Amino acid sequence: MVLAVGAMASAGLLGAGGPVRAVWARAVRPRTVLLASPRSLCAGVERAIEVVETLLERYSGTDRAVFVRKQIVHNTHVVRDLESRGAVFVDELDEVPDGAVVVFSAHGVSPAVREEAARRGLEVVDATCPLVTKVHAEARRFAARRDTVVLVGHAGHEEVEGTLGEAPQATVLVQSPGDVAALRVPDPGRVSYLTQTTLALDETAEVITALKKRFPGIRGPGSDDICYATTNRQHAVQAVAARADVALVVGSGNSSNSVRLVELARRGGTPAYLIDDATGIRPEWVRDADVVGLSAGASAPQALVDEVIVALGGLGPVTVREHTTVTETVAFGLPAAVRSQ
Ligand code: 10D
Ligand code: SF4
Repeated sequence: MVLAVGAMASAGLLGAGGPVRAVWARAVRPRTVLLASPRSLCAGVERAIEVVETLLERYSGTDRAVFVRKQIVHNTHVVRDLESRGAVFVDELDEVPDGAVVVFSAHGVSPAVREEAARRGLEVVDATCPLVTKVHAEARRFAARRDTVVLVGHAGHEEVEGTLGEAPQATVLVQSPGDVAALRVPDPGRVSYLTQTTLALDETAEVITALKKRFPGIRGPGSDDICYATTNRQHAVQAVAARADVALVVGSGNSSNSVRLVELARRGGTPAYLIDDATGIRPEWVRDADVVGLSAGASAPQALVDEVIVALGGLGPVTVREHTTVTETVAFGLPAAVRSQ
């Protein structure tokens, strides 16, 4: 795709006063924006957003609120938009009144959270991505055969908390080859591994290599836990970053997959920055760039990417080229609780 965007007097960017205006003025030049494809929403995020939207519609005009436990996906714009349409985001279930409707976020929950919801009589609609659910099922299966389950992932991340909760006594979390070296397990002949779905492919391969060296009989999942969307966005950002002077990734700071895209571009030698939206662009990042690589994490809507292109158009004529590494066709059906009625 090639699309010419003319220079635009973007009030937000060029209208600032004094020194700021001088910096932006020096940045005016023609540019190519190399758009990574695939980028932006994955099938799991689209499904999770649609779950909340459908429920908001279903209960609009009634006295039933739609509660969502945690951010439905890790994007401030998505959350703010749903909030403005009536969704009530809470951190924990004790903030949800008995019997109310509550959505579990795309990152999944531990069995303990499900049990609490059942005890409280909450009407649960589960927006967990099916590919996260697959990892949970593996955790249960591996623990049931009495293996120590080594989960590769980031401590404190909601997806990791949920997966750890499937078999807390049997599961250990590792984040690096160093953690693997320090592992102590009851029986080195009975070990399995799983991973978070949004990890960097290259870093995870190193951890898995270390695990296989340490536990030669270790068994892993039947198919990769790092999901198709994470994989495809990483390959695409690598391709555009290699051809760009700077790379911008649209996504929020707590979005694991978005942060991984920035790190990956940087590891390839291209300066790269994470921005929540166009207002996050700093002129000095793009001032000397002829080619700006642009991508977005799996939770960042395309509209935010469009706004970045418009903002860059405020700094001189922009030619947009899309660089496609693979075409995605994955789509997930809605949960039964949302499909029916
Ligand atoms: O932080 P993250 O990359 O896991 O989540 P985000 O909401 O940004 O993107 C969607 C990924 C999910 C729900 C994990 F599978
Ligand atoms: Fe599902 Fe992958 Fe999207 Fe996460 S990033 S919601 S696992 S498709």
